Amino acid sequence: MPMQMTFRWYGEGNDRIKLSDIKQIPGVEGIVWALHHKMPGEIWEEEEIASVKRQLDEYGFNNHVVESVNVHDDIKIGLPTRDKYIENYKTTIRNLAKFGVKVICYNFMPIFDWTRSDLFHPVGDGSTALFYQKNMIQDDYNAMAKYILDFTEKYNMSFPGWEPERMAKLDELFKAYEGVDHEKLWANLKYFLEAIMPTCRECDVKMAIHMDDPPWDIFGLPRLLINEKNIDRFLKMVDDEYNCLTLCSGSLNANPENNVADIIRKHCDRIAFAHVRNVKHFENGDFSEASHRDCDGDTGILDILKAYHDCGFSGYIRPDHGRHLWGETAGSVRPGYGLYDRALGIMYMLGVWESLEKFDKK
Ligand SMILES: [Mn+2]
Repeated sequence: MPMQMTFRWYGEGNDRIKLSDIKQIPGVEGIVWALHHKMPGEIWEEEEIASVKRQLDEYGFNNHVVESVNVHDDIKIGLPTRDKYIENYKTTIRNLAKFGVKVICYNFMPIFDWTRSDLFHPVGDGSTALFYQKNMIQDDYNAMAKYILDFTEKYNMSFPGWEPERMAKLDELFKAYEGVDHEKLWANLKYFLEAIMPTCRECDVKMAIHMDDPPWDIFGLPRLLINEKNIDRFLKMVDDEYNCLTLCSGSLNANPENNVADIIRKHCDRIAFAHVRNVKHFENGDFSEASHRDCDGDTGILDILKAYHDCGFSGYIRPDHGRHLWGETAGSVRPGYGLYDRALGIMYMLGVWESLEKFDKK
């Protein structure tokens, strides 16, 4: 089975992009979806899942990949209440499996999900992209959170992992994570995965952890999925075919020391879901997201696609963040999730892939 191209969509009423728009991008087979109104820890009910499936069916898209079913803080912190939330998670896995879901993308980052200092930074050609200014994300988590939350409020747009309900209690959350160091977080991740693996096997649903973005500790919070060594440790820690990766090239390559193609060649059989994103680095440690074209960034998109192809990758793949183009501005588009640059990214990836298929057959 060849790789399967997908496109992330935030759902009816929550995304200005229409399924009918996505349908016009060549090669898209599936929609990467989620129930974005759900808080971490809540059960996803069958009727809610069925309703999204019906919408996707209408356009002939599959619903095989969910991004994300977020993990409750109590599980990450390791509180006694975690068992209740783990039971809820298992119920959600079972409900999703009933409607054909094959892969669940999630992350295990404490408190903050992806983190950037500017969501609409000029790239230089008239477009904008997500930007990380290193010296702005140092000590003051409240200032950074305020920037993101002001944005969500101004444009009436909430982001997964940045739920205002959680962010309102930031100081409390930081207190709750006191004492959760790297080893404690590893142990809590292992506990969670070992608890749900039997359900995943029974339901044939793969858990695919997303890389931490950016791949280093921020605000004193530990981060685990940051480099090859830790990915090795993660896969060995719960050595199960249902314990997989969402290999996000842009997240990993925010640290230019990470060679994403090498990691693909080493662990291709455990990559259930591939995010392809290009990153451009600056000497002072800042980075900007870039177009998918190999030479527009430093991530090695051609090497990455060649590595997937050489390994016979048959999982799900999607363009990750794109730039904002042609009138896509703050308020009219979700940061990183416009229509145009992701469509261009798909055409670039399919162009490379189909050339490899035709001319590089082993
Ligand atoms: Mn990603």
